[in-house]
Formats: sequence, C-alpha cells, structure tokens
Amino acid sequence: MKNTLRRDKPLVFSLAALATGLFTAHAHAQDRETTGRFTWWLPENVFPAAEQIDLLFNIILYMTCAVCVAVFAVMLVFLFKYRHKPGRQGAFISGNTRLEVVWTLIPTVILALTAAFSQATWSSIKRQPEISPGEDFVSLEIVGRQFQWFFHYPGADGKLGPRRFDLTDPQSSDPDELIGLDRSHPDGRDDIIAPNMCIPVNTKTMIKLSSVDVLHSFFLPNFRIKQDAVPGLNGNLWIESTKTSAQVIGTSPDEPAMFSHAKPFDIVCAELCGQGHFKMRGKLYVVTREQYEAFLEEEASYLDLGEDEDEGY
Ligand SMILES: [Cu+2]
Repeated sequence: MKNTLRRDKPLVFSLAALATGLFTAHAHAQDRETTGRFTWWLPENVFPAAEQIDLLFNIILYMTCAVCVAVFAVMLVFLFKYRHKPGRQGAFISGNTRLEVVWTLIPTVILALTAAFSQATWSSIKRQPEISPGEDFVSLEIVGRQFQWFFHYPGADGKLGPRRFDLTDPQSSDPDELIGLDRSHPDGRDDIIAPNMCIPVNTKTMIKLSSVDVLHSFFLPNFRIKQDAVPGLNGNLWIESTKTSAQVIGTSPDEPAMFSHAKPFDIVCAELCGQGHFKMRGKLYVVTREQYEAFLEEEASYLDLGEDEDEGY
C-alpha cells in the first residue's frame, strides 16, 4: 500500500499543480476590479499592435492543453492496464527508431510553425512605429528599482536629462537620487519623475526602459507587453491605447479627481526581483489629452527650479 502511494506521488502533484494553475488564472481573469470586463484568461486588450498575441496565446494554450490531456489519459490507461499482477513480467524494449523520429519531427514542425507565425506579431510590437510629421506623441523613461517603478518625463524642453549611476543613492527618499537623475545637466532641469504613469489616449508612447539595481520585468497585461528592465541597458518599447482606463476599468472615488476618478491599468513587475517583489505594482492612467496636460502641469508644479530647497515628491 505504502509503495503504491509513493509511486503515484508525481501524478498527484502534477494534477494538483495543474488545478491550482487553472484556478489562479481563472480567478485573476475574473477580478474585474483590476482587469476590467470579465475574460477567461487575459484582461481586455487596448493595444491594437498586440491583437495577434491573443490569437497566438490561444493557439498555444489549446495545443498544450490537448497534449497535456492526451499524455495524462495515456498515462492513466497504462498505469491501470499494466499495473502489478503476480507472475506478470515486464517486456524489455531497447528502442524504436521510427517512433523516435516521429516524436521528434512532430514537435519540430509545430515549433517551427509557431515561430514563423510569431514573427509578424513580434515585429508589429517591437518595431518602432513611424511618427508622421506634426503627430503628437509621448516619450518617457521608465526605471525599475527595488521595489518601485519611476516614470521619468522629459519636461517642457522635450529632452530627457541623463541619469548617472554615481548619482544614485539607495538610502535617499528623493526620486532624483533613487534613479540618479543629473539635475545639473540642462536637459534634466525641468524633468519630471512621477510615481504613477499617465499617457493620453490614442497617442503613440515611446518608452525607454531600464533598471538601477536588478532585473525587473515591466508587464502591462492590458497591452500584452512584457519586457525585461536590465541595469545598464536601455530597452525600447512603445504602446498606444485605443481606450481610456476609465472606459475599460471604470471609476472610483478613491482615484484622482484630475482624471475624473478614472481607475488605472495595472503595471506589474513580472520578474522575481527580491523580497518586496510582490508590492512592485504601478498605476497607468490612460486619460484624455487635456487630463494628461493637467497631470504634467501638476507634476511640474512640484519642481523647484530655484536654488535651495529639496523638491518634494
Ligand atoms: Cu521588480
């Protein structure tokens, strides 16, 4: 009896893990508070360039589910059919070339097809879009640091001030020092470092992504965007939302009146980056152009462009 239990352990664990995974994914998708309208797996997508991701995601999900079910079914049948019986002897099989060729070729073909199909989707998201002359766009830098995201906007001059590692101070409470922004540089004087991200709707947003300490991963579930933030490297990505976050998630009296109480999209760190990883969550407000201008104005009003005092956050 004891022996049988021990032999079945991996199976029980696999089934339990599968059930937990399915339950978690389902529960997350049902959490309308943070993801908008109910969907089975992923929250509503607002980024047109990422539309194909959902199709790819579904194809891969259903394919792996089918394989998983088939493998478990065959395994269960075999477990039962060839279970221990007194006097029964195991057959000795030393390999089967034809079978091995088949089970190598099938996954190879599936993988090659998936890779080819992914290519177009990959470039539609990763290739920087053309900005037509006169078109409004937003650019900002996003910096990860244990355990917070910083949103660095270029200010009125439109130029991001440089960041220098020797200017960073992990003990400081000043965001300038947390990300090492060089305020003495002319481009950095009017820069804004905001605790939340805000972008206007229907506007291309160019993001420079980096980290000052460890690897983080910038994840926007509603945009199907997930990219590593790597210390010492600048990642380039872009997003555009066809809807305001209020249209997708709704409003709440707890949210800023400046955004007509719009709830934000989730920003998540998708890389286990240390003990406080779980709280590395940010807010992305997608708002009207006017609300975005008001946001920049308010953030800029905290800047002290004079000499003495430290500016607040
Ligand atoms: Cu992180």
